[in-house]
Amino acid sequence: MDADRTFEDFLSDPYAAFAVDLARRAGERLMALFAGAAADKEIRLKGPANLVTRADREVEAFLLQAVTARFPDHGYLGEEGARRPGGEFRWVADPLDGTTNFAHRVPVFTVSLALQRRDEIVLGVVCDPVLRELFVAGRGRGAWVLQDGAVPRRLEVSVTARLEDALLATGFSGTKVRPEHLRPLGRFLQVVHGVRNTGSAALHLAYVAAGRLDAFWEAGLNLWDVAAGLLLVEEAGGRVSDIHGGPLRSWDVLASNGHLHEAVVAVLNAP
Ligand code: 2AM
Ligand code: CA
Repeated sequence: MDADRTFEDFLSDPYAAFAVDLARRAGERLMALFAGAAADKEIRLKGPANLVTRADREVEAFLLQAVTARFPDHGYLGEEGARRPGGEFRWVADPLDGTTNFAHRVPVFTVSLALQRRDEIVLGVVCDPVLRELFVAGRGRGAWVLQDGAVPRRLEVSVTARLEDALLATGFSGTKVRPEHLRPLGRFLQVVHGVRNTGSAALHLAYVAAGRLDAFWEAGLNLWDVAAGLLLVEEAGGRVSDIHGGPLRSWDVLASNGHLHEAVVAVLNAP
């Protein structure tokens, strides 16, 4: 299939075109705020080990305003508390995934933007404004990565089939971390090439979709962290479940290339 042509078809959907443009503009705003001296002086604690910066709030306000202006009858749910009831459609956004990095001036963070139709995620965009990469998926349409000046490329999960050949990622959601979340880490580290934690769950999911990581798991996430990324992984041919291998009824998430799924579930749940 001609991936370039297919992407153009995908972008002819007004929701898709809007989401791609909005995530990119939100990413530009994050970069402008990151470059400003104020960024690290505006930290607040939402709770223990749970930060919020001026950037989280400003970019959330920007997203809500843009969605409301363009689609007045759509709902909105954002991490920083902005919400609008809607009918059939709802946008789910994390304006800054990787707040802790941002606050400490580590340049690794993303914007995550998804569109739900009733309860199904139909569109997902993860923008990495630092490396200027945009990961995009539409349900049943496929997934792509857009890089500056390059032709859009189809996302495909990796073919890695053995833990011995795998690069994994995980994350720790503040005070929600329990000993059973830490135990598997030690076991994986004996076997795999490495276990990364970039600080952005959305970025990890995008990287599983892109075949850069072979699997990612994290307990205690929220819908806005994973809505876009889970669709990316599914549309790139990967598999998603909860960390026990069952249907996703919580946001204790495991996403993999599919080939490694059972092996990862076994380690995560070993007594
Ligand atoms: P955030 O940067 O938007 O807060 C890191 O492991 C992942 O967990 C990130 O996606 C991060 O999202 C989220 N996270 C960080 N601290 C958290 C907390 N205290 N509760 C829930 N999620 C958290
Ligand atoms: Ca956030």
